[in-house]
Amino acid sequence: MAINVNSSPTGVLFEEDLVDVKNGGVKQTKKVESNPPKYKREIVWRNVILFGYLHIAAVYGFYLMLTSAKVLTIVWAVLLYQAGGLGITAGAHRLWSHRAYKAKWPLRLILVIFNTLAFQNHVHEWARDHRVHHKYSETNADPHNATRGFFFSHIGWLLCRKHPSVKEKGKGIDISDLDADPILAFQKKYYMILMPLACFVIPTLIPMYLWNESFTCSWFVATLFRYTFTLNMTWLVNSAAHIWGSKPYDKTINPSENLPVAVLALGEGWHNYHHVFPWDYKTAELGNYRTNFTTAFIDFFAWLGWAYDLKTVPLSMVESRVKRTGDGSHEVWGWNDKD
Ligand code: ST9
Ligand code: ZN
Ligand code: ZN
Repeated sequence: MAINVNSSPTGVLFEEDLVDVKNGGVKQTKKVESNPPKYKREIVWRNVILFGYLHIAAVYGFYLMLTSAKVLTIVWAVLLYQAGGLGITAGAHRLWSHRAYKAKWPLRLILVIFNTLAFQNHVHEWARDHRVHHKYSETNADPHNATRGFFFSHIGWLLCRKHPSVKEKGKGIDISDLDADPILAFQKKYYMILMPLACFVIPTLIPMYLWNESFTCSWFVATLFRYTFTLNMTWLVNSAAHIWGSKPYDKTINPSENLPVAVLALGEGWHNYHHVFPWDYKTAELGNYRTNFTTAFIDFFAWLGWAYDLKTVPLSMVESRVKRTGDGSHEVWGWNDKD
C-alpha cells in the first residue's frame, strides 16, 4: 500500500512505501525504500589512517596507564570520559537530538563545553545524523545502518562516504530548532579552534603543569586513550545494542536492552526502550542511577532548576506497548507473551 512518494532534489525518485505487515501476530507498519539511489562504497583513506593511529596510540596509552602514569592522570582521564560522555548523552543526545527536556543557558553552556571535548563532530551535525538514524533506522538512509554488520555500524560508517539515501532523506529532517540555538551556532562556527583545544591541547597540558606528568603519559593516557575509549563506548550503542540483548518493548526491531553498554555509555544501552519511546529523558523505563548516570546528572540539574520540562512516558502506555509488541522478557508484564 503506497502512502507517500517523495521526489528527491537530485531527480532520483524515492518511493517510500509504508506497508502493513503481520509479524508474530502483531500488525505493523514498515518502511520500505523500493527505489534506492545507486551506491558504491567509497573508502575515505584519511579517516582510515587517523582512526588506525588513534587505536594503536590508545593501546599504548592503556599500557602506560597500567605501568607508568600517575594516579592523578588516570583520575583526570576518567573525569574527562565522564564529562565528554555527558556532553554526548545529556547534551547532543537527550537535549538537542530528542528535546527530551529543556535546559537554561548555563547548563547548555556546560553541555556544549563537555560536548566539544568529546569531539564527535559539532552538535548540529551529530543531532542531524541522529534524527535520521531514528526516522530511517536500519535502512540505507540510516548513517550507521546496523543491518550492514557490527563493523559498519561501529566504526565503518565513519571510514567511507555516506550512502546517498542518508543525504537525500536527511534533507527532509526538520533541524530548525538546532539552527536557532545561538550556543550551537557558536560551537559550529568555531569548532575547528574550540575542538582541538578542548579535546587534545588542554587535556594534555593540565597533567603536565598541575602535577608534573610527562608529556608521553599525558598525551597517550589522558588524551588519546580517553578519547578513543569514549568513542568506542558511544559506538557500542550503534553496534552491540543494535544486535545483542532483550526486546521487552518491541520484538520486531533490532535495538535491544544491553546492560554492559548501558553502564559504559552512561545509561544509553536501554536501546529497545529508547527506539520505542525516544522522547523519554531517561532513555530507559526505569531511572536506576547505577546503570544510568546521565539520568542522575539531569535530575541533579532539575533539582537546581537549570533543567526543566523533563519528558517521560505514562506507565499505562509502556504497559500496553509491552503487552502488544514485547518479547515477553519484561519483568512485570512479560507474562502476557508467555501465555
Ligand atoms: C563520531 C560520531 O564518532 C559518533 C556518533 C554516534 C551516535 C550514537 C548514537 C547512539 C545514541 C546515543 C548514545 C550516546 C552514548 C555516549 C556514551 C559516552 C560514554 N542529513 O558527512 P559528510 C549532506 S565522530 C542531511 O561530509 P560524506 C550535507 O549537505 C568522530 N544532509 O558526508 C553535508 O554537508 P553539511 C570524529 C546530510 O562526504 C554533506 O552531505 N569525527 C546528512 O559522505 C557532506 O556530509 C570524524 O572522524 C544528514 N544526516 O563523508 C569525522 N549527512 O554538513 C568523520 C550528510 O555542510 N566524518 N549530509 O551540511 C567524516 O569524515 C565524514 O562525515 C564521512 C562521510 C567520511 C564519514
Ligand atoms: Zn539506535
Ligand atoms: Zn536517540
